[in-house]
Amino acid sequence: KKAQMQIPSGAHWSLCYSMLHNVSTSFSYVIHQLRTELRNPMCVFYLVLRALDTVEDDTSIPKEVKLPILTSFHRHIYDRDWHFSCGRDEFKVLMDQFHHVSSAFLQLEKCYQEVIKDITKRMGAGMAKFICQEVETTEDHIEYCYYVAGLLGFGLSKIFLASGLEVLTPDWEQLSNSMGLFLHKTHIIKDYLEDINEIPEPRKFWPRQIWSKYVAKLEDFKDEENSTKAVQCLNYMVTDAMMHIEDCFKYLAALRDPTVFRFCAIPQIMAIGTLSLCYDNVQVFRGVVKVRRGTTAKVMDGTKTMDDVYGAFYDFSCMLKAKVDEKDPNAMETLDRVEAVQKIC
Ligand code: PS7
Ligand code: MN
Ligand code: MN
Ligand code: MN
Ligand code: MN
Repeated sequence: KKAQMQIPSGAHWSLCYSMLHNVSTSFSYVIHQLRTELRNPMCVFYLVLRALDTVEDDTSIPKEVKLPILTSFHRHIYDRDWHFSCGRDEFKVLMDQFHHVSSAFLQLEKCYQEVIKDITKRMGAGMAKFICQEVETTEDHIEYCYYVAGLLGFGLSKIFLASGLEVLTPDWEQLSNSMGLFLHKTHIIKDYLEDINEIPEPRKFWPRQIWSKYVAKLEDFKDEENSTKAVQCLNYMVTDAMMHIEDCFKYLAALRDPTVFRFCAIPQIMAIGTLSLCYDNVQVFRGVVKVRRGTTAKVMDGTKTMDDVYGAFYDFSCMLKAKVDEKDPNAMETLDRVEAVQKIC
C-alpha cells in the first residue's frame, strides 16, 4: 500500500490512457481530441463504466456475487484498495489495474466525480435488474438501453454543461437519452451472435415480444433454415432504431464546442453506418459485421460540422434504402423512416 501511494500522479494517468486505448481505439480517439479540461474526466468515466460492464458481462460470476458488486460499484471507485478480478484479455487487465482508475478518479474535480458516481450508481442498479430478468417487451428493451446508454448520455451532457463549454437546449435530457438509445439499439442488433454465443451462458438483448413473431427461441435465428425470418426480424429492429435519428440531429445541432461536437457526432455516424451494413444482411447471424476500417478512418477524419453529419447520414441511408425489398413485411415503414431522415439532411 505504501508503495502504491508513492506512484506519481502522472503514472496513474498514463496507465489509464493506455488502458483506454487497449479497450476501445475509437473512444480513445474521440476522447484524445477533447480539450484538456474534459479529456481527463471522460477517460476516467469511460474506464469506470467499462469496468462495471466487465462485471455485468462476465457470465461465469455467480449471481449472488455479481449483484452486490454492480449495485455498490459507485462506492468502489472511491476506494484505491478495492479489487475484483474478472473478464478476459484487456478487460481483465483493466480490472486488475483498477486502482489506477480510482487514483485518477480521486484527482478529478468534485463536480465531475459527482456525475460519474451518480451515473455509475444508476447504471449498476439497472444492470443488476436485468441480470434477474430477461428482455421481454419493447418497454424492457428501451429500459435496458436507458440504463446502459441513455443514462450515460445524460451524464455526458451534465459534464459538458459543468465545463461551461456547452449550453444545450431545454429538452436536452430527452435528447441525450435518444443519443444513447440510438447507439445502444444499434449495438444490440450488431452483437446478436456475440451475445448469444457467450460462454458459459448466452446473453439475450433482443425483445421477446418482437422475435417471438418470427421464431420460437432467439437462438433459432442462427439456423440456416430460418434465414428469411431472421432477416425480417433484423430489418424490423433496424427500422425501430432509426426512430431516434431526428432527436440525435437536434442534440448535435445545438453543440458549440468543435471537440465536443466531434466526440458526440462520430459515434452516431458509426451507428448509422452499422445499421446500413446490418440491414438485410444475414451475416449478422453468421459472424462479425463491422464497418470497414477505411470507412471508419474517413468518419473520424471527416466529421467537423453538422453538414458532415447530414452528408454521412444521407449517404448511409441511401445504402440502406437500396437494399429495401418490397417483399419485406416492414418495407413501407423502413422507407418512411429513410425518407424522414433524408428530408432533414
Ligand atoms: C454523447 C449525449 C464515458 C465516453 C456514448 C463503457 C458504449 C459498455 O462492447 O454489449 O459488447 O462489451 O456490454 C450520448 C463512454 C452511449 C459504457 C454502452 C451518447 C462510456 C454509448 C458502459 C452516449 C461507455 C454507450 C454495454 C456500458 O454494452 O458492450 C451523448 C464514455 C453513449 C461505456 C455504450 C456500452 C454498454 C456499455 P460490448 P455491451
Ligand atoms: Mn460489454
Ligand atoms: Mn454489457
Ligand atoms: Mn455488446
Ligand atoms: Mn461486443
